[in-house]
Amino acid sequence: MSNKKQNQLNEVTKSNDDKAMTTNNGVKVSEDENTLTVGERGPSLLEDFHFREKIMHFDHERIPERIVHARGFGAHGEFQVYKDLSEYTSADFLTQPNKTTPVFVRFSTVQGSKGSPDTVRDVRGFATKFYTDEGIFDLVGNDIPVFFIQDAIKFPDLIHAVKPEPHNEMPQGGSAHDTFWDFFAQNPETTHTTMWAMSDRGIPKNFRQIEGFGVHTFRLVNSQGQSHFVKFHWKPLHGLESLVWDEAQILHGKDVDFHRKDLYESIEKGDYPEWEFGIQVIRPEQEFDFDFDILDPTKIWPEDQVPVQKIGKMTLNQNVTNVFDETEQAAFHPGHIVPGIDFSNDPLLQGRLFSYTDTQISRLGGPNFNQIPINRPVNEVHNNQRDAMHQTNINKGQVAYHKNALNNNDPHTTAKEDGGYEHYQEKVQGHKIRQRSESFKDYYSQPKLYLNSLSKDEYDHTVDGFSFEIGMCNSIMVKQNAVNQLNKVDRELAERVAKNVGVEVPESNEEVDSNAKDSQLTMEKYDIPLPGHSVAVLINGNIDIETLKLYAQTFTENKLNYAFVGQHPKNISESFGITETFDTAHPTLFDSIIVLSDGSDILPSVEEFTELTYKHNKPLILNQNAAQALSKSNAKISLEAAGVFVSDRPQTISQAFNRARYWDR
Ligand code: HDD
Repeated sequence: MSNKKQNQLNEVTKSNDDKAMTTNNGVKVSEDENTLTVGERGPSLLEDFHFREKIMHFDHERIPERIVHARGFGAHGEFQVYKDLSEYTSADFLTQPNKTTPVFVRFSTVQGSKGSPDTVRDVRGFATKFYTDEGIFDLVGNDIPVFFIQDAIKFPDLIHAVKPEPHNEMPQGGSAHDTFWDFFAQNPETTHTTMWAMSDRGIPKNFRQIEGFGVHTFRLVNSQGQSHFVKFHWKPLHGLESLVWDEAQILHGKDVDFHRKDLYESIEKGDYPEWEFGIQVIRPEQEFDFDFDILDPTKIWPEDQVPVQKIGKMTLNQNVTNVFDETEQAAFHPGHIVPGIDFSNDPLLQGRLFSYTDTQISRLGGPNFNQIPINRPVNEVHNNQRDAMHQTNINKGQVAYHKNALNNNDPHTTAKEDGGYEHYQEKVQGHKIRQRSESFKDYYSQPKLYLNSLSKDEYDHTVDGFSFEIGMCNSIMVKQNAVNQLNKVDRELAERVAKNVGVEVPESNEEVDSNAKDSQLTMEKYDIPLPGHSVAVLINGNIDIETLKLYAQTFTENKLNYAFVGQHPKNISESFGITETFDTAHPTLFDSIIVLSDGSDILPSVEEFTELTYKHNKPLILNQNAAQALSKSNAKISLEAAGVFVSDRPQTISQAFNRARYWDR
């Protein structure tokens, strides 16, 4: 994190080291084990102020969880723009390549409550707070570039449909239930985003390897007042990876914190997650040049038509000191913007501009949530707002109004030329109406574009995603209606899902007649770098320490994370750091395995580990002994299959692990 925000946080960071315990009023505490009672076995006394204060504070430790995106994890970092973008914007943090802007990012799931598993099938929130010198810019986006609905008035309906059903509060953390799929079928604008969520994008491998999108169309406005339409993107420098659904489900139980742990540990180790910031730009005169409406948040701007320009880089390089104080109290808001950035008329964005401040008032207990350290801008704040719950400033002076003569009219306003925020002067005319624009009503072309652009494996996984989720519904009517919707996009998808969930294939083929593709929609466009890859080395029998050292050295050279997994930790040299047993390690927690055997029979745990790694299409390296023993065992694997390497050389990792999954196994 860069200095400015760090210094501000340091000022309020408290350590208990070498400190005497006190009450909140500063009185030193002499005893913290027993309440004040009359005699050893007598009743407690109300005058025990230390007890009362301690319990009272504890009773109020929880604040309401976020109504959506309750489950999340954050980290600090910094952002730097590559070059001066004053052609498009006057924003100081986007025009000064020498400047480092502190950021705070919170990743989240949408549906589940605060304690729900990380690896559910869901959209991921990707919210970034830029602490610029001109105030806070929040980019409150997701890992999927489109949204389920087009108008904010439908947000409560969407969320009521996807959240656990009210009569039994099930299911937790997922959309595989009747009300979500009923909403899907009755509200066709949901089709595109749902297509993404049912594909591999819905089950990301971790937070480091997701893309991020501002979703809406915003404006960039330069110092001459010229505006360009823009969409914001985050492109991960660690590639893009997903889980396998079976693996994700096992992980719900094996490690509910799978994603947050990965982020936390990567940062602790110094493997800092990084993204490039990108913009797609549409000139004002091009607004109507496309076969979609640029104000419709259920539409992408296909990158083959409007390429993403990479304009900067974000690095997350510091974990929080306290998760509640920073991450839980972070208050994001798409309405937090700075000079040089403005809104479009996207009706979803416009509605969000009301919702976020409103929710913080009940979640964070009043309108002064901006004074909480994580929410404070790094520049100074001066205005005539006063009082209210949890006021932590002491506002000096007699005057708290504008205009005034008593205080020289301070705090004074600032002209646009000197950095005052002025809204883009868009000319608007029309009748007051409640009506969806006709140009928003093509619900199916872009879902088809998405499906056409997937690889065969990605397409098959999407069929599986729909089949699981729709299959989990109880109502045959809901299942049928959902499949009928799919039939309006893609006949094969509808046929396969109908068969899998046991409903009728719709009579007529209503699919979108298009083979159009976009090259940037498949996840396979990214290479997967070796650093950060995690491998479990399974030790079957006695493997000498020198061999293990060679492997450890190769892993370290290539920045891999590794664990030696054996029958008992005593078998393994403690000097290799993480040492695990078959009871603590599990194949879903690693990206790959290496099996080292001394030629003895394969242990049942090694067999199990190997089979599951194989089933989840991950790379396996077997030494010669292990390969021989496994071929004689009952393990359900084929040594000839893709991604199974027989080798005694640690260097084989660079060949074996350059693909995350061998779908063609
Ligand atoms: Fe939202 C939280 C992203 C539409 C109302 N939203 C929230 C968060 C993210 C998003 C990432 C969590 C921020 C954090 O980590 O604290 N939301 C989106 C995106 C949307 C979207 C990308 C569409 C493009 N949201 C949306 C609408 C509404 C809301 C249409 C209401 C009209 N969202 C909220 C909220 C939340 C929220 C209820 C819950 C907690 C919070 O704001 O701070 O106000």
